Amino acid sequence: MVLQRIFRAVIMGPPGSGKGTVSARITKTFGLQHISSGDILRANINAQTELGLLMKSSIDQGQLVPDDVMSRLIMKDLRAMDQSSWLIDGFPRTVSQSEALDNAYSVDTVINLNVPFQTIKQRLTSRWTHLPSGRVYNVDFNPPKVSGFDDVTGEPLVQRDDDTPDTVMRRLKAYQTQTEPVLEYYRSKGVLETFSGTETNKIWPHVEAFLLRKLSPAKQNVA
Ligand code: G5P
Ligand code: MG
Repeated sequence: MVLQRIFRAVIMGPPGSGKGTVSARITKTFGLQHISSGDILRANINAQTELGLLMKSSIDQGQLVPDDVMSRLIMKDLRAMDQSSWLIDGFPRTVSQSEALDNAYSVDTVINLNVPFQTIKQRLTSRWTHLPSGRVYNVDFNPPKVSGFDDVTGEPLVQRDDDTPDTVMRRLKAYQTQTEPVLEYYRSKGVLETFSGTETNKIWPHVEAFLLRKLSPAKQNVA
């Protein structure tokens, strides 16, 4: 779909709710640029930058990295795509991060994936990731064509260091205490759209239909 105006969206949801999976479908269908805060952090860790090395232990323990660090990283990327439509995945994750984003850009829509914690715990321990692209696979749900290797590049897949059962529990706790208030923040601004379910393939048609409505040329022309 060719967009008539710049569209800015955020995708939220607990760890493992399918933000990366749904983002890939949104970017493919609607041509938005995808920015994932977790992918940016993992790229820094992989490249052994000073920041990556500093942040690795927090991430591996399932804690959020400091707001100012994260906001600076994301804003730098957003400034580089000022004239593009985008979808941010994994940011904002605290009310302070939402305010930092609001000060710079107005967000059109926040897509919230509401998936039960019990469903998530099972998924994350069987996830395999292609670190350079952020593409995700799952042994049961969307296995790679060749076990252990990325479909597109043929490079090896890895399991994330923060996908151990204990760390997943800590990430879910951090989500409840620090990120759930962000949902309220966006609800009060009237831009929150929640999609509930336990299977991405059942949630996706609703997300797609919502965005089609939102981005139809008639709607896009409304100021
Ligand atoms: P991330 O990288 O943002 P999380 O914890 O928010 O990490 P995560 O784990 O990346 O989120 P996701 O993107 O929501 O999960 O889910 P996904 O990868 O698409 O799907 C999970 C798995 O389930 C995959 O294997 C997928 O194939 C499978 N799957 C999808 N749908 C289905 C289905 O229907 N059925 C089945 N069976 N499987 C399915 O952040 C990581 C860390 O970085 C730091 C924090 O430390 C954070 O913990 N961080 C920040 N810190 C501060 N502020 C921020 N803004 C930060 N952002 C990141
Ligand atoms: Mg993700």
